[in-house]
Amino acid sequence: MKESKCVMLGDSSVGKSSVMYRFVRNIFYDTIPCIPEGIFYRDPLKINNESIKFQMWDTVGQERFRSLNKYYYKNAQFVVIVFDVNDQKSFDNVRYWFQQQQQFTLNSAVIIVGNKIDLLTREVTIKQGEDLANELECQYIKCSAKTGQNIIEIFEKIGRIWLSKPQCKEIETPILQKQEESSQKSCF
Ligand SMILES: Nc1nc2c(ncn2[C@@H]2O[C@H](COP(=O)(O)OP(=O)(O)OP(=O)(O)O)[C@@H](O)[C@H]2O)c(=O)[nH]1
Ligand SMILES: [Mg+2]
Repeated sequence: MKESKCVMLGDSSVGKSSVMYRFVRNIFYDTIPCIPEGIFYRDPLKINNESIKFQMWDTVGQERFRSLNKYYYKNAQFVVIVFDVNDQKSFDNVRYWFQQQQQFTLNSAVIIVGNKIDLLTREVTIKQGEDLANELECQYIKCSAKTGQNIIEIFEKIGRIWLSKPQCKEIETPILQKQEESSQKSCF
């Protein structure tokens, strides 16, 4: 089994924590109960006959926390860059987050995620999302943490990207030595 570090990046309030909670616990909060920063685990996903255990690292989008982010990026195999499809500015800032991960990770699998598609106030089209992903040579997927639409698909997709990379054969992660559930920090 491959245990792999997955970092959630993106502007504040785009739904990073919500996507993560939906993926890890299949739960959604209208109001996130506390500042959720830490490491979470989910039961492994089976992708292309490989079992991948996602070690989820949430980050906080606010600018005053950004100097901490280098620590989060370190050794990440997966980078999920989230924006809100109803917020043009969060989409414009995807480039910033992409550059950050390029600076601090090596050959990570990257996916761009347009969240909150359940809302009817769309500012960013699917084509704009796909065009940007093509330009940055990564993949795009839209989702809703609220309804759960496409949440598992994000991680299946990024898992397949990672497995297609030659370097994935070389790293059998234990980035954090098996602290497993005992090290989970959570709001629950
Ligand atoms: N309608 C809708 N609301 C969402 C969705 N995802 C998140 N939200 C809401 O958006 C708000 C912000 O979500 P968070 O998950 O806290 O956003 P974040 O990116 O973690 O924000 P920071 O931790 O501040 O960087 C919350 O009120 C969520 O309930 C979604 O898919 N649809
Ligand atoms: Mg958050």
